[in-house]
Amino acid sequence: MARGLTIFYLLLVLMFGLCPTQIQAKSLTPYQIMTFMKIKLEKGFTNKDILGFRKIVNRLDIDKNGHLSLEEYSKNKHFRGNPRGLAGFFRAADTNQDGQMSANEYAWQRIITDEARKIFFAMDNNKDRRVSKSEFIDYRNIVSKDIKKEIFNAFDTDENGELILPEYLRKWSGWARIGREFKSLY
Ligand SMILES: [Ca+2]
Ligand SMILES: [Ca+2]
Ligand SMILES: [Ca+2]
Repeated sequence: MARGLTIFYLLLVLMFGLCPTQIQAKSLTPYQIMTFMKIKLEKGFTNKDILGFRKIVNRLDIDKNGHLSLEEYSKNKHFRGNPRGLAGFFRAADTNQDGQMSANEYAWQRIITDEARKIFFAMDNNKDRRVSKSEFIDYRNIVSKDIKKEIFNAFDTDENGELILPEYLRKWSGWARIGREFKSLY
C-alpha cells in the first residue's frame, strides 16, 4: 500500500511537479526580447556619431596607448557622482575583459546604451524617470500585450512592477550582445 502510494506520488510529481516549471520557464530568449524591442544598434547612428565616440576616447586617453583604463575613464564628466554607473558601463563595455576599454568597445557600449536610454525615456510617459508596467505595455510596439508583459517581467529584476534606468540597462546591455555580431567600427 505504502509502496503503491509512493509510486502514485512519484507519478504526480512527474506529471504536475515538473511540467509546470517547464511551462512557466521564460519562453522568450534574450535575442527574441531584443528583436521585439526593435533594437537597431549601429544602424541608428551616423558615421559622425561613431567618429564622435572615438574622439571621446582619444580625449580621455591620457597615456595615449589607444585604450582607456578605468582610472582614465573615470575622468568622464558624464559619470560624476555615479561611480556604480561608471563601473557598470566599463565592465559591460570591456568585452574581452582585459581591464582596458578600446575605442571599439567604448563605441559599441555607447551604441547599445544610448539606444536603450532613448527607448526608456520614450516609454516613460509621465516623465518620473521610471517605467511602469502600464507605460511599458502602452509603448508603441507590434508585439501582443501578453508578450510585452513577459518582456517587462524579464526586465524587472526586483519585481516591484516598475523599471529604473540602471535595472533596465543592466539587462539590456547584456541581452543586446547575445546572438549578434559586433564588427570592428574603426
Ligand atoms: Ca578591453
Ligand atoms: Ca513613468
Ligand atoms: Ca523594478
